[in-house]
Amino acid sequence: GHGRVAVELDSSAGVAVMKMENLPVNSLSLDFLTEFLISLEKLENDRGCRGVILTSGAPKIFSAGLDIMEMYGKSAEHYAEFWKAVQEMWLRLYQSNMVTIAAINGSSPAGGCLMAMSCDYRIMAENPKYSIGLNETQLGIVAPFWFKDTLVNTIGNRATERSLELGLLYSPPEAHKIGLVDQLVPEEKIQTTAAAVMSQWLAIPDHARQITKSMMRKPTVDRLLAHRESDIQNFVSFITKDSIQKSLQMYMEMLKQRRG
Ligand code: CO8
Repeated sequence: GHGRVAVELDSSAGVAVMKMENLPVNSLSLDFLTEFLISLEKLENDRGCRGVILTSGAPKIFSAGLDIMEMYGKSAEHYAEFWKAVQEMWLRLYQSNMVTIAAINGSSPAGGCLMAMSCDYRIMAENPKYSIGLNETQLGIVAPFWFKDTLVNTIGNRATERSLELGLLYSPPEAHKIGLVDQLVPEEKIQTTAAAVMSQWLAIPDHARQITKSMMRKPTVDRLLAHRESDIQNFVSFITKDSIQKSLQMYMEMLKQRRG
């Protein structure tokens, strides 16, 4: 790997911490997703690892979501390959046999929120500067159906409807209130809380927990598996539209200007 994902396995506890370190903002580029998938698969195949805590090594950001540069000014082949990697990340994380806990120590828009929602449990630092949500419509793009399904499974249908149409980014208290995150903690307590919650989850026999997780999540996963190719084609034809390329370009410029 190129050191974009730092994995530390505590063999005695059977718990790994996966720290995303694709600086500055942990955007989900193709290279990062590839490395993330390799790291996750290694842990998945390691009998000594039963749980993963997913967190960020970037200051103030959990993940900025999909790397906008991967969706802008590239070839159709590139978009297809990129989208397949995004699908694969969700499929692997959402169905992981391990207990997965997101320790959300920073902002987590769009794809970052999807990653957090794909875990079994979410703990967020109660810093008022952080926000989380599926803000796609604010970029002029539409969250794919399986992003929507994952949000419905997390917060319910009505909250999803409002959340998605307005592209809402929630403060930690708002996110907690609607159930987008399970628990808020002071920033400095996030890793110890994640470890404590992990031991509660690991007290349940793996086999029973895994079958139950699969029973809950399989119908959602099967929907993407049944439409995986057409989902790629949809993404490619949507993202190559002039109007969408233009929205993304304007959004990138807005992000850069906001700094100055
Ligand atoms: N991709 C690429 N670069 C990014 C991204 C991103 N998602 N986010 C930020 N950057 C870049 C910025 O442009 C900036 O670059 P530079 O240093 O060259 O100016 C650098 O990272 C640092 O960013 P900021 O200065 O903005 O840092 P802040 O700490 O002020 O803010 C935030 C960090 C909150 C993460 C902020 O950058 C932000 O809001 N970013 C955009 C997040 C976003 O909206 N992501 C959505 C991506 S779309 C997605 O994930 C799902 C799409 C589904 C596809 C459906 C199509 C059919």
